[in-house]
Amino acid sequence: MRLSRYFLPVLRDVPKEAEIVSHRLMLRAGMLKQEAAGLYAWLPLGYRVLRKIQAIIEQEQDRAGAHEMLMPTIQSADLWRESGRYDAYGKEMLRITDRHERDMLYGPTNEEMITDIFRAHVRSYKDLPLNLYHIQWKFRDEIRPRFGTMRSREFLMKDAYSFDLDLGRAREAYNRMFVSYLRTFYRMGLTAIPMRAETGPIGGDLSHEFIVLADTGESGVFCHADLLDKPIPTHDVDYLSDLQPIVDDWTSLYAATEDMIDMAEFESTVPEDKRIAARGIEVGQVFYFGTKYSDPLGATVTDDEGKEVAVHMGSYGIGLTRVAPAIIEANHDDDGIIWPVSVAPFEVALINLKPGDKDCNTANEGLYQSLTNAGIEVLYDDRDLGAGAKFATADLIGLPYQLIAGPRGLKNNEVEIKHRRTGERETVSTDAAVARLLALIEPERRDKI
Ligand code: 5CA
Repeated sequence: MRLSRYFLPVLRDVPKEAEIVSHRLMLRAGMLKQEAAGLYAWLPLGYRVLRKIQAIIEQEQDRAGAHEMLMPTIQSADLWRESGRYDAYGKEMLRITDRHERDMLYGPTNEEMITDIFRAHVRSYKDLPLNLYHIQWKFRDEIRPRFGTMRSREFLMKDAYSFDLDLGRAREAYNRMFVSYLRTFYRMGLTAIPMRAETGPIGGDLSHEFIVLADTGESGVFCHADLLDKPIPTHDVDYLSDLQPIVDDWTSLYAATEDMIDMAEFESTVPEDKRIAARGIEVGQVFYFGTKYSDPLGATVTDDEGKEVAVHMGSYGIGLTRVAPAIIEANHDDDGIIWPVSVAPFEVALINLKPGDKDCNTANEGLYQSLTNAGIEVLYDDRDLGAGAKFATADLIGLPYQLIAGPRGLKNNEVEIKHRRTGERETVSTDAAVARLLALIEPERRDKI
């Protein structure tokens, strides 16, 4: 992509309304624009990040055996009356009346609708297990939308729903999602720790929130320090085998949110020098709630004895539009964002130091072509601007590597690579630059872990 033709409205000034660093940086880097309280437009640079987050989630959900589909944003109130949640959900639900005076709502979550789809089509235990998911906009009329897309009113969520014959098998489905979440967040460059959590309006008695530690997080959390660098299950994890040992291994180290904390247990099971009491951002949550929806909605199957039984369900959410700022909270410095390669809007910023110079232009055009041919995503700063402004933009938008090419170096057939995270600089020959960048980038894509 040529920056001269791109839409990247960076802001020079720090927006006053933004209280936390991720919100400030998303506005300054031209990723977002607020349209109303808790409603945001994702501009091209931001949308590229969102799409990368989405692709990782889809790959890992599919690997774990979930099937992607798409349900509408608007739902019928009658379905929610059947489960009893229409009144219970309260003011967070955006209620809408259509031209025929029918009560509708903008979905805050989809347990009812997916249960309705299940009951229309599934009859037998032989069709189980089943896990269906979609990535769709949700609306919750939060009292206090804040921190940009961290807590917004309209937000993009991946929500998966599992259906099983009994509690034991439903636990297996829960474990599959639990393990796939560890891999999903790791691939995004996040350390997200599963913590015992309350179930709130979704219901049930088993739940974990996946939490990224950050001072600006809205949840108070307590956990064992060893969870922070625990190795993640790798690609050879077989989702059809028994995953209970992996889940037990993770949950044997204490971790709970402030709503669930048992101080006596925390202090007796975690040595003093390993106790973390901190704040965190909830990027995902998994629930097992048994027959809470299948009972009232009549979602049953016949078991192997011909008996009609209500299916056991769980649901599994990730807030995509919250993940993006969570990654920034964990990856930035005074100059701007520092994207992990796997979610970076582009992998390399190619900085042409003198677009007026013919030889410099030719060399930069050549590098742009070679990088693109090597499968590297490049944002080529070909604008007619001073070097200082270009460096500032590149640092602000946080692409992991900068390839800097100017007349002085090119005279000796040399260019410079700057590592955005460490500030390290290396001089390489023009011919070796692409291979060097590829060697740096490929392992950081984390697509083969
Ligand atoms: N149906 C279940 C799981 S699919 C559910 O709705 N779970 S949830 O309420 O925990 O939401 C799932 C995820 O959506 C949260 O972990 C969080 O990452 C994200 N989320 C929830 N509310 C907001 C919000 N107001 N703004 C941004 N993200 C949100």
